[in-house]
Amino acid sequence: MTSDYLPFHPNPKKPDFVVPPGAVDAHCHVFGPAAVFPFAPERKYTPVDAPKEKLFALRDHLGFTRNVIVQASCHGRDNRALADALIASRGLARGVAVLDPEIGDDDLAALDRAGVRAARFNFVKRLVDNTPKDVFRKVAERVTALGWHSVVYFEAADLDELMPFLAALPGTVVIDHMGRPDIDKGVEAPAFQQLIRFLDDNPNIWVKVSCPERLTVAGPPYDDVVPFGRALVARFPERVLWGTDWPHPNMKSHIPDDGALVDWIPRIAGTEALQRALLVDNPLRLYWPEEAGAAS
Ligand code: 0GY
Repeated sequence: MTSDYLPFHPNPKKPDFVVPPGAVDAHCHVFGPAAVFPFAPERKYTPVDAPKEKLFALRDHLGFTRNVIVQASCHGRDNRALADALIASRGLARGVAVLDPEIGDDDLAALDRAGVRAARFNFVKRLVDNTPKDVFRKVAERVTALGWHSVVYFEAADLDELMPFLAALPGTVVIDHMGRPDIDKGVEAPAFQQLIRFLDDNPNIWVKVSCPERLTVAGPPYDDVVPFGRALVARFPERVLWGTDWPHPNMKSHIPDDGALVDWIPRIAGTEALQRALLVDNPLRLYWPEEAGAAS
């Protein structure tokens, strides 16, 4: 099967930035292998195989301890590759699934046992067909009863329309990739300031300061995205997460070097306290709450 975008970096550099002990890569994916876990017929792109063994090797190479693996649209609502990776991680990975709204209680419980801790709601139109918000809301209510949270992916232009839905979701809500701000417009742009006010008003909403490689206009080393990440980390130090987004589906401009992405972290989180919150304490609180107290 041929991928329709660039493959992931074959040989990322060893980062210069040494992540704190116990660091979590809180947004990455596993794809296939397609021969074992076929991609969804309704997918909008075909990825390269990015199996769990490669993800775990990258984790070790970059100096991370754990992963949060996020179900991507190319696997649709079939979470088998995700569950397989979580089980193989022996507790070192937790997951974010995309659920069939009709999923049975037994299948939901099996995902929970595998290590899934959140449901993802994707509103990015180039990636998924529309799902009514009411359907997502019911899924959120169901999974909240299991102690899971919600992860939401949307583009900056859709925030205004989505705010009432997001504010009404139960429990913790995590916004992917900084809400995909328009980097060209700068941090003072009304849309990014609206996101900040929205986070001010809703203390249950978290944000991933991830994907400079996807958001950048200038390209590596992603100087233009630094002010956005730094603003969010400074203002919401207890509600930010970071992830590589390996294997970078749909990257068409360039192949990011995952080691260079790790070197970007101290540019947005400049102190050891912020780095520890971003990479260890926050993800543990959300994905390994049973260990969070012990680790801090
Ligand atoms: C990401 C971003 C993308 C893809 C997906 O579910 C997905 O397919 O999230 C993207 O293309 O922006 O988080 O990997």
